[in-house]
Amino acid sequence: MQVPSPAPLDLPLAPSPWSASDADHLRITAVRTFLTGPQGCPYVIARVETNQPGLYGLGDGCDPQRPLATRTVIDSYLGPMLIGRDPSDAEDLHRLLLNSGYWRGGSIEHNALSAIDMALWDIKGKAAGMPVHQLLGGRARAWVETYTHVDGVDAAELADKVQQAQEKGWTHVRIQTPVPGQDTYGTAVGDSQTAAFQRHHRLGTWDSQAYLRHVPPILREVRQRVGWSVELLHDAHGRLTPSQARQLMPAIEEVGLYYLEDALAVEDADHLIDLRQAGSSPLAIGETWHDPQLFLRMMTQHSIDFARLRIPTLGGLTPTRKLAIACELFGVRFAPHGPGDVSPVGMAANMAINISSPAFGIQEAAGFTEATLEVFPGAPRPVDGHILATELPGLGVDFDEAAARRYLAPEPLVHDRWALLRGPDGAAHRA
Ligand code: GCO
Ligand code: MG
Repeated sequence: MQVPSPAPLDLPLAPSPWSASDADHLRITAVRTFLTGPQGCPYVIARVETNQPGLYGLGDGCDPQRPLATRTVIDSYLGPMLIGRDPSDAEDLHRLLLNSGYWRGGSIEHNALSAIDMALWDIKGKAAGMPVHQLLGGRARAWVETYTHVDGVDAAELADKVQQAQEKGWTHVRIQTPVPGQDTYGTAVGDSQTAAFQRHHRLGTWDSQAYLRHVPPILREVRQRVGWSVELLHDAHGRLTPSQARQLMPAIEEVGLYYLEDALAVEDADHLIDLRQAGSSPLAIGETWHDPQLFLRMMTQHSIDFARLRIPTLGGLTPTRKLAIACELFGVRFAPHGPGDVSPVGMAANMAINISSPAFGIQEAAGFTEATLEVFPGAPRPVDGHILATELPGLGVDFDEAAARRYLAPEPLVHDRWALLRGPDGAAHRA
């Protein structure tokens, strides 16, 4: 029996009831996605186009370890729902898209939503002729302080690199050092041949006890060598158990960190409050969290000092601006995620929040490659350790599609091999 082919899908537009219905009104005409790799990691960028010639918005939707899934959510589910709608209704559209899946939310869905949401704010700014920070309340500061990353095999190398960073204008530097024979987050893994072999065969090893013995004395010695004219940060990358994190606190007390990042994984965040009794290093956490409610729980427990907001993972500017306000009200500062796998578009969204909120603390700025700067004209980047507020309308960054095509994104599973860690007994470990 011949099965009749289904009628073409005629998606009801259901515009917001208050939208004008005339044909000349601003409407979304297309949502296009791009996968590109000028930084060596995958970037998923969305471009929301409108019926007004030349008016489009850009958004960053990259979960760098699940880029194809994120892109599919945009292309197959969220993008088609937007055609014909008024891009001005960012709040309404965020809610509509979030609720369009009964099993709503989650990291992949939020990254996809973020790509669209940032683009809607970009359009709103361009249509108004204003930078996005103006739409969020205006300037609370003229520029933002950033921190850079350095790694070194011992205190002498780290101290040298910290001093070099200071000479280039940085006042805040994150320091990471490897545990011999192990893959310590934030550092190159051993010699490059071993590293390549280990990554290929997914043999990354990790032993938190060895980290606890090896790393704190090096951090203490770096402080002795560099003195107190620079702020130091460190990222433990969520690899310790609650009791190991409690041991780390007194061991790094005299380093006087600006903050200790991810002493615990998000799954153990209820234990953060116990770390307060073990030491006074300010605590930062949150780059892996997609649910703003989890930050609220930590804020009401007074267990964090810095919220590591990752705008793509939170679902865009719409939820993040609310979280920035909550940070202000709860006396917590925020420090947006900004390693190389947050694209220049995501970094521009960080800047809009940073410039407009009194709760801003520090911006991570790992730095972009020349290729990334070529693909994203106007990418926000630090000069003398800080980034100036843009004066351009919208997010202030553009996307060169032809240049993007020259930089292929790495194959799926290549970029995230570093995350496949095993403990000394072979058990899979959190990266
Ligand atoms: C940081 C982070 C990152 C993540 C990376 C995962 O503090 O910058 O820990 O480097 O590990 O974004 O892909
Ligand atoms: Mg981190």
